Amino acid sequence: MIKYRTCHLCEAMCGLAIEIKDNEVVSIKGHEEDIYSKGHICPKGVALKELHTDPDRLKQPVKRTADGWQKISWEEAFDTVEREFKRIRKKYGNDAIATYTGNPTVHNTGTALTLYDTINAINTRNRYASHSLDSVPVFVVNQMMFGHAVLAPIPDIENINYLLIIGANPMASNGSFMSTPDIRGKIKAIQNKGGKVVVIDPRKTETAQKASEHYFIQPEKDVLLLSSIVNELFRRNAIAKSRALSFSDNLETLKTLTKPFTIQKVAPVTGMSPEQINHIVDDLLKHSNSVIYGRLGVNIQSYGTLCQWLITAINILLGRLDEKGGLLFTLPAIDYVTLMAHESKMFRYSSRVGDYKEVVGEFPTATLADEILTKGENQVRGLLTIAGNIARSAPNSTLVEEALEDLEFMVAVDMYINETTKYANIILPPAVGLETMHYSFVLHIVATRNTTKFSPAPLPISENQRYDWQIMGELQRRLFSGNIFNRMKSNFMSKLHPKTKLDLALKTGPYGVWGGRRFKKDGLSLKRLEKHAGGVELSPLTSVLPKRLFTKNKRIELVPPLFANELPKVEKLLSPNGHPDYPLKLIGRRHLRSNNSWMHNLPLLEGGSRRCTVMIHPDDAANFDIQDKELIEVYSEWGSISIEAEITTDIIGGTICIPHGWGHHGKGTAMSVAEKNAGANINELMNHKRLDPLSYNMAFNGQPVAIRKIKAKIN
Ligand SMILES: Nc1nc2c(c(=O)[nH]1)N[C@H]1C(S)=C(S)[C@@H](COP(=O)(O)OP(=O)(O)OC[C@H]3O[C@@H](n4cnc5c(=O)[nH]c(N)nc54)[C@H](O)[C@@H]3O)O[C@H]1N2
Ligand SMILES: Nc1nc2c(c(=O)[nH]1)N[C@H]1C(S)=C(S)[C@@H](COP(=O)(O)OP(=O)(O)OC[C@H]3O[C@@H](n4cnc5c(=O)[nH]c(N)nc54)[C@H](O)[C@@H]3O)O[C@H]1N2
Ligand code: SF4
Ligand SMILES: [Mo]
Repeated sequence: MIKYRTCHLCEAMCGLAIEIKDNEVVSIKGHEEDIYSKGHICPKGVALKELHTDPDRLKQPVKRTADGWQKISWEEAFDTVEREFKRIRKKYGNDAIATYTGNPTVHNTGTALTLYDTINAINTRNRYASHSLDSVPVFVVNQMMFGHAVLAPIPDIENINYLLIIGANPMASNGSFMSTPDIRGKIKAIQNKGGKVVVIDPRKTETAQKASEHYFIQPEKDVLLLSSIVNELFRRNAIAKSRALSFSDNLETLKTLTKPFTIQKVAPVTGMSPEQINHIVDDLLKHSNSVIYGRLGVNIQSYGTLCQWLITAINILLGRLDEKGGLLFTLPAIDYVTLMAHESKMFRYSSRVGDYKEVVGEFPTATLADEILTKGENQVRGLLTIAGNIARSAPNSTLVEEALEDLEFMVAVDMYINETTKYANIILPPAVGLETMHYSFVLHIVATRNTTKFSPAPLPISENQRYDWQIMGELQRRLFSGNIFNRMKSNFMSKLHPKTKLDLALKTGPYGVWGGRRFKKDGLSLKRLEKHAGGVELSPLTSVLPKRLFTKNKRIELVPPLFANELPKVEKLLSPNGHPDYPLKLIGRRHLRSNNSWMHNLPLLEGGSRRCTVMIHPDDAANFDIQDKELIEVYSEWGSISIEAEITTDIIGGTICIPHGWGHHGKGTAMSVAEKNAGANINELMNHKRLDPLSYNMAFNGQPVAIRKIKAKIN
């Protein structure tokens, strides 16, 4: 029997056709009739079969004891969690419990539907999430310019004829804030119609290999390049008289602010020539539908917010915001943006140790270890992690692990005993993957078309397993802290089946039976959606501004004062000072066959280009006397790792590149496949205090490091 389910692993939302016999998966293929992915699939989607059968995956709660992990009943697990968290709360106060929610919380429907209610019930200011390791610059820019953190403009990829990708590698990541399956096909389509895809990246990536042009850039110098492009557009008097500009403020301020950044001045620092930058500006202006798009390369760095702001500003200056063939905003069937409008707030209060401001209710994950280890009032003593692996994903892993060990009590909602969850006292493992139903209601916000699709769970669970929403609901009820009215409301919400929530949201959404003022007979409901395994096409993305802006005056703030104050400071980058002891810059990379830190236990994904090596330019290798394939030491002020050298001209000189999510050394973990090919953990090298000053996002890219031969052991 074939069952259909959307793959939840990355943002692309591919439809899978899963052949099932006697509740065993026979094969997983791309679903040809899926209206969004049209049969596209990547190796990770196929590997869901192995996630299902992985013998290391937990299906029942376990507790850590002096004699190792012991299986316990759900009742005992929840009783212990309730008792211990209440004890901590009573002794130290609500903020002594911290929560960390990882990347898969966005991708799993049951978790995403219950997450905020559960965290709100716990009622602590110490909330952390993977957002501050990847996305908060985008949130800050959207909030300041459009009035809402997740009202995000998305490249209209099917109608673009010049796509300038700066610091993203969609061929490996499958697109981020540009959810779209088959990026290779889409790049080809742009090129086939005479358009261009151009990549600016310190590495000649998989995307760069397919691109029409690739330019190397030194890490963390994009802000100079982008400022010079803005300046050049003004200098050439080439600002498009666009619709978006008619409801944008402070154009002249932008001109004044970027004036010092001429192409001639910035070029030598970026690593690009003035001719190359001018050529890019020519092309941006020459093509009717040119768009500039940037992701992690320009987010997880010291100037993340400024970069993301300038990218948006350039798109506005080109007249491409909110226009077909430019960047458009989605209007999904579940309008999560509008539903979450009251949560879209930032900078209201500060963290205890680092004095960092909250962004959408969260402090930077980079500071969590300090909040655990620094003594004093409101010190974090208990931790709940939900689908997160901070011992590998957060900076300064040695400090993070020290902090996890120092906790009085920790609970992990996770199905693996990995580098983080091994510190938990209790692990609560949810049913995952093909055992769960799916509706990508968060990712539709960042999709390149308005579509909708619901997938029932292809496989059943055993009597002793629990779904994520059941676990979250139980935590919500048992850990609630607040007044009686809110408790009743919270308890009621915690008992709603996720399908009921989805149905309600669909019915009252923009395309729902009750959407708008009148009953629409042909409107959406979950029941109707269940009849269309391949999804329902709603509408192409269209112009929605200024109506959809969340700013009070329904205008775009082109130059938020916060950014205007910060931009002049980057002039210091024009006279760069390398670190004398750590002369190289470190950047990361992603592999198609890897998903952050957690899919290394699946044998189907081994091999291919997925190798944990350090890429080094031949000139740097010669300088440091390093040979190809040699095991070398990479070190920083914060730590040191041993890793195999890969000498290649695909990386710019002065910069080295290591993938993240590795370092499965197996001490106390239970991931038998991952342990055999452990790799090295890049985050041991990261300075956890190197943050983007505007959003407090972690600045992973550009970390100063050095390399050396591993000294032979002398006995
Ligand atoms: N296969 C796979 N897919 C994934 C993931 C995964 O781990 N594996 N992770 C998912 C997640 S959580 C996310 S957030 C997305 C991320 O999606 P992307 O942002 O597309 O992914 P990255 O590969 O991190 O791309 C960042 C690029 O920036 C470059 N870069 C580094 N530093 C700089 C710099 O200073 N300037 C410039 N211009 N470029 C720089 C890097 O070389 C890299 O090519 O991918 C998602 N998809
Ligand atoms: N140096 C460096 N560090 C980085 C990055 C980088 O580019 N460079 N990228 C950053 C980015 S973009 C991100 S998003 C973060 C990711 O940071 P995290 O979200 O903290 O880490 P992941 O590796 O995604 O780990 C996911 C965890 O969730 C568990 N899990 C998987 N599926 C499920 C599920 O269905 N339910 C539950 N309950 N648990 C599940 C896994 O077992 C694993 O423990 O890492 C960041 N760290
Ligand atoms: S591209 Fe993403 S959504 Fe599609 S199969 Fe691969 S992991 Fe799943
Ligand atoms: Mo991410």
